[in-house]
Amino acid sequence: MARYLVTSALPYANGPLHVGHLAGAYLPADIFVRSRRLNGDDVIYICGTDEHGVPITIRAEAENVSPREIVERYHIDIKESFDNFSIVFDNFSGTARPNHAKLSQEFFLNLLKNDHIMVKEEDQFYDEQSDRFLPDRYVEGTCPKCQDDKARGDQCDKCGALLTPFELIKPRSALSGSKPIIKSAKHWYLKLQNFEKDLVTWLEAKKDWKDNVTKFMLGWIRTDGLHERAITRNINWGIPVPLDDPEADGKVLYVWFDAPIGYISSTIEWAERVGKPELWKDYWQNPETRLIHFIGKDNIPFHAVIWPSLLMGQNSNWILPYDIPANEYLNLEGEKISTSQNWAVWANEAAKDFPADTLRYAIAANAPESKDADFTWTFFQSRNNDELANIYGNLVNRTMTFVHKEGGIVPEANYTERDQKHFKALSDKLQELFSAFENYKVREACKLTMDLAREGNRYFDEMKPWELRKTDPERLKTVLNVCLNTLRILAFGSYCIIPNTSEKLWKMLGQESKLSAERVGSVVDNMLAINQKLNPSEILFRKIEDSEIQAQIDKLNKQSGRKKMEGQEKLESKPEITIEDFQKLDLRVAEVLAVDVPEKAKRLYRLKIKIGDEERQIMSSIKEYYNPDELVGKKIVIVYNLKPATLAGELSEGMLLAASTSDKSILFLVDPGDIPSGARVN
Ligand code: B3M
Ligand code: ZN
Repeated sequence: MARYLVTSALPYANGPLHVGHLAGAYLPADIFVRSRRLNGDDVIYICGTDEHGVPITIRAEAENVSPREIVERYHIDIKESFDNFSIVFDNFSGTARPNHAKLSQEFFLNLLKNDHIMVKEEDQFYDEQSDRFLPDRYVEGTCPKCQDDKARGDQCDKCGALLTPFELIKPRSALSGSKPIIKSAKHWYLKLQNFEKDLVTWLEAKKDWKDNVTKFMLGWIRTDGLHERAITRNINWGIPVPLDDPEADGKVLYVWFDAPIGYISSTIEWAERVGKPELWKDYWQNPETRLIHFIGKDNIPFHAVIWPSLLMGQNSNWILPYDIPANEYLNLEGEKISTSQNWAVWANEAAKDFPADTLRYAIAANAPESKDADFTWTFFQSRNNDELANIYGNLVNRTMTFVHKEGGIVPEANYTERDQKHFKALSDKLQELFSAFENYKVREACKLTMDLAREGNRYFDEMKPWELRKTDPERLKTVLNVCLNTLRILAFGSYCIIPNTSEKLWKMLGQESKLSAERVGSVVDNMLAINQKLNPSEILFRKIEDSEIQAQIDKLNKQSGRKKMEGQEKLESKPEITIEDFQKLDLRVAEVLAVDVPEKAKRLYRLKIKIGDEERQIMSSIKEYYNPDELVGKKIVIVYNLKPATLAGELSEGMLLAASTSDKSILFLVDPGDIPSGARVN
């Protein structure tokens, strides 16, 4: 018997969950936990909501309510989603609770004492319009690694890279959209470099981890090395920096500092709740415990580098992660799920329309384990109709109907070699199934679960009980006994993926107690008691109609404002303007005279231009698209009457016109041809 401490990433309490969330960090974990329990292991499954940081404050500001209100609302909403999907934690806490703040502050103070924290005064982005520093998600821009234009100040969600704000290409303030200025501020930094050697040794030893975790992290460490990283922020929501220092006033711990500590505080809360306040130590401070973090790929650097550093730096007996099964992303109908565009299947809404088990099975059958996967409603329908209803449901229904006609009890049996062969096949499948569970392969597990039912249908068809009824009533008894025991094994094998159905089936078989731990190998030997009375049967899966699927697709298109009519996509437009509005613009042809890169703003070009006889200077962020020698002598179009502005300390008198794709991967300056500079553009 092994001991497991399983966690799922703490979802930010800033919005509802969608199926993509469930497919990544939650459903695979719940399935894993159930499988370990059936195997007789000691398991606790811990989660809670992540209630601090910029994701929460941005949402609160957008709705003009307090962060606490947001957190309380979504904690309840998110918990409801887990209940709706039968994802069952031993404890579901929240990081805004007092015991968590205390523990996080202790972690900070220990790191400070052990010389893993330093103070630095460093440049930060600052939004002059809003008069605020711009930590993390308050600044957005283009990712230097993958060029996605929605990267944030701490991380790119697209490729998972950890970033610092100044790495962003074309940074913009998420508050005002304006270009941030630079202002210096004092912060506390975690000296990640102190852990580099130990982390590499530790990661290198994790031979059986997923490549997307070890290779990705070792690659990162080897290419860039580890450097100190700020762990405090200027926002007014979070855990106060626990120092008696005027500079610490108004500063809080970075959300990714306190969030993983939430795994521990949630476990402590659990131990108190079950009346054994010291019990959490058996998990967190016992080297025998296997600590397993289920996460989505965007959380890898935080769990595989930063979090272990926090633990190592305590100089105490905390265990380190045993495994970090990180999943990729689930797309929806061929496109990336997007909360802001409402391109999502929301968990609580889906649960109103379909049973939890159908959703669980369809999501698991297509889980994004080793690469991104695509959830489509037609795939969902066919998993339900072609597999759950036609294979699993059919086996249960035909067996139960038949047995009820024959008296509704488990008949006595005299197993033949053929029957033993059947049980052996089931037993082999079960072994395979549990090894798939152990290796986090839920897609394969779905197939193997269905194989158990396929095996049962094959036996039923081959034995033809409807004929035996007339020809060989003695043999019929044995055959029905085998069929009922097949259902019993099916209930056991399908419990992890479709627990509600499994429990219904278990009851139909007349079982009073809950399905409980058995060694997988012995399941096939623990036959149902002879003469056991069976309960009435019910249809386990109803067919899902085409019209229901169409309704879901229509709903998705409607909520996201997409028409989805081929060739008729309407471009998003800014509000309409009048000709008078347009005529306020004075557009002119200009000629580039010289180009250089200012000392203070390495990302920008300083262009010297000529408009007629007048010379001006324009600051521009076209550096990644043009070399200076391509620009000198070139004719361009500028907004001549734009109010001058200061960009990175340099005067910019006008703006040049360029066409670019929405992801900014391609950009061309508008080319006026060979018209003399100074000419108007209308
Ligand atoms: N809340 C990120 C997320 O929801 C973050 C996970 C924290 S796990 C300690 O994707
Ligand atoms: Zn990226």
